[in-house]
Amino acid sequence: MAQLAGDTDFSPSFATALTHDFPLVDLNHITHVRLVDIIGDGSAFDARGSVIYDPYATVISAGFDLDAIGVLNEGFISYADWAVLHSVYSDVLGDADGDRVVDFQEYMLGGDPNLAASAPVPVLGSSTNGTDFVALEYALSRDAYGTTWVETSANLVEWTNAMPQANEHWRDTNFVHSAFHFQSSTNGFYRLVFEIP
Ligand SMILES: [Ca+2]
Ligand SMILES: [Ca+2]
Repeated sequence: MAQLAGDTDFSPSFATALTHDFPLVDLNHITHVRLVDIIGDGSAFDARGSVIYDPYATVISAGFDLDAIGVLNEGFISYADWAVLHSVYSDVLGDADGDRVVDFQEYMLGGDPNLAASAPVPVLGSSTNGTDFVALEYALSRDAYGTTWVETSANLVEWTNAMPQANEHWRDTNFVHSAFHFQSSTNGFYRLVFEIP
């Protein structure tokens, strides 16, 4: 990914297209890269469902062809290190400042775990995107290392993944912002789930 930093072969237009097609990809916060050695006869597909061709057939062994891989930025701080830094519980469900935002949520949403006035929560409201739309917005700290998703329930007992009608994502210096719009003709509940990978 170092090339995406403008170092060499990948043009700025390629990097722009990549972030346009995959708006959740933060080129400064990539932690894992999965390598897949494919057969080049047209039976393998890329993330968009397009066929990938590579020299084929081969004799004996085609081997494994990898040109380069690199790490651009290791900007994350783990929850454990963050907890030490802020002198809070290593238990993610602690609430050091008593603001009812647990420490792991403070970590994920960029809050101050020792300041009750800093109590970041998702914002739930009605959407201006249409009728019968529910809007859920939140901002994740770019330093945090975890995953999130939205679940919905009609009874606070059974929860399923919420499927948005539309979503937007944008970044600034410290946060990745997300806004989801859900179509909802009945009363219901939504929750943001946090998980350490
Ligand atoms: Ca708290
Ligand atoms: Ca707080």
